[in-house]
Amino acid sequence: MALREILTVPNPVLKQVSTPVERVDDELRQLMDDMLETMYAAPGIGLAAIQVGVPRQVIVMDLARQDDPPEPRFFVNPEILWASDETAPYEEGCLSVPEVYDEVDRPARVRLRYLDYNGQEVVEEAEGLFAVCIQHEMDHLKGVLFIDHLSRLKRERAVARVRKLARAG
Ligand code: K1U
Ligand code: ZN
Repeated sequence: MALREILTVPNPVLKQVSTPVERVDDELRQLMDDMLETMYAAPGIGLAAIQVGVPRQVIVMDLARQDDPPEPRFFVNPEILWASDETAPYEEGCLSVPEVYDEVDRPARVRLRYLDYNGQEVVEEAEGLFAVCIQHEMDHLKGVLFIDHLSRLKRERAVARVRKLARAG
């Protein structure tokens, strides 16, 4: 496994649309293992492949509490099959927009289909933090960041803040 660099705004690669994976093979599993290690090291609870510069529809996630055993999860070619009309707010963060947190409203529950680490198809429902995180990560696959859901003023302030952080090293 290897740590990969997490891209931050305003890197234009983060705006790319990711393409579907053709085969879940050992090369893809290597990418998913690297992404998981990178996410744990950050630390974060989710990561999309585009955040490490790979424009493929791949997401890793671990929502286990700090003192509980790890529960790594892998989502390849995820699709939302259904989303609730009811929405819920959540104060989101993003490893590509470090140190910025703001509230985003999203559907409270979604049903999704994806391929897992072994290429098996899974259909399941998500709610709570799982619903928030999978929708946030699937936005990354479309080149959308959580700050794109905020006002233009808030978005510009967020990018300026990350630029300043990067200059400070
Ligand atoms: O950059 C990312 O997409 C990962 C992001 C996922 C996320 C967080 C909150 C709401 C929606 C999506 C993060 O992991 S930000 C860091 C974070 O939330 C966290 C870090 C350490 C411990 C607990 C949470
Ligand atoms: Zn993010």
